[in-house]
Amino acid sequence: MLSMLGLGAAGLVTAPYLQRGLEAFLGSAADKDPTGLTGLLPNGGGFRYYSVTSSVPRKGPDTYRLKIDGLVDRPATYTLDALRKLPQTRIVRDVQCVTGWRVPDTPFEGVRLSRLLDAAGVRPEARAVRFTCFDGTYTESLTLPQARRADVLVALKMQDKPIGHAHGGPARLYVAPMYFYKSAKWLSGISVTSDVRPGYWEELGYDVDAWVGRSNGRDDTPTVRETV
Ligand SMILES: Nc1nc2c(c(=O)[nH]1)N[C@H]1C(S)=C(S)[C@@H](COP(=O)(O)O)O[C@H]1N2
Ligand SMILES: [Mo]
Repeated sequence: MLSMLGLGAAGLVTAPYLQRGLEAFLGSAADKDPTGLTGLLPNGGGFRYYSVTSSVPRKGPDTYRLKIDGLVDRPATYTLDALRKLPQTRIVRDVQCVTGWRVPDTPFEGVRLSRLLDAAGVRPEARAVRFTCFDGTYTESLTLPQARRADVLVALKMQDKPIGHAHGGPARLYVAPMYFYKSAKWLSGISVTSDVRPGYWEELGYDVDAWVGRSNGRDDTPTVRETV
């Protein structure tokens, strides 16, 4: 079964998390699988579904909000509509998960994080950005220079379609040059802070500076074919 799915030992490490998430995603169908392997099923197109929580509320145009606060002069709350009206940037890169799977040439599209930070007016003493999610649990962070890179987006589209619930829609973070755990799904909060606070997986041992191929003891040579 495992070899059929093309998974090695790395896939097994995250199995409990995957399964808990997949149960919510698949509903009662997953309840009937006592093996714990349900969560290892690829979720279409080479992606695997990850959630550290068992269920995540659905949010759409009427209910989604993205709050920017912390060390800024102009805290703001964006609706989905407001985000859609801002200039959109499309980036095409390989998605690389730290557990080894990769999805080549995946387009993401959305608003540059730097644009939102500039609009909020980052204070001089700020050094980092902390991200929170409406799953209520997942967190991530970037240094301010990382957050201001042109290839870091608040993504509204993935594979040229609005991001669906399973992939963290309606808006997720997209940190193109880093392992995919930096790309927080169900993004709901951006807080500008005085220092980097390790995110959910980083508390559990993954590198905070998660450059693909230069962190986590891995050597994944990325193929870069990007349009920024
Ligand atoms: N909120 C939230 N974001 C998350 C995660 C998560 O569990 N919760 N998992 C991360 C990891 S480890 C990966 S590989 C990707 C998986 O994204 P996907 O479910 O769209 O494939 O989301 C990242 N962002
Ligand atoms: Mo991951």
